[in-house]
Amino acid sequence: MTIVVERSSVGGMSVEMLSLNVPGMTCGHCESAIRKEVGAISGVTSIDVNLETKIVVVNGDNLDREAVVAAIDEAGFDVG
Ligand SMILES: [Cu+2]
Repeated sequence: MTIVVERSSVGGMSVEMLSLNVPGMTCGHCESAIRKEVGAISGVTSIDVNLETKIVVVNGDNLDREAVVAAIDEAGFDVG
């Protein structure tokens, strides 16, 4: 499982970026399923999905990475 967390402080707010490898993504339907589940997590401000590199980048405030992994699982994909 590849998870990279970067934290930076912008004006006192904690901004985080999680980068997750989701090899099972193949098309726009996969992308929208992941966006729907991950987008429902509190603190998430934006999601980038790259179907070519199979990388999902989640930006937000006080992100719970276990919740993000669980949401991707809920969408039907493994993080690996
Ligand atoms: Cu698909």
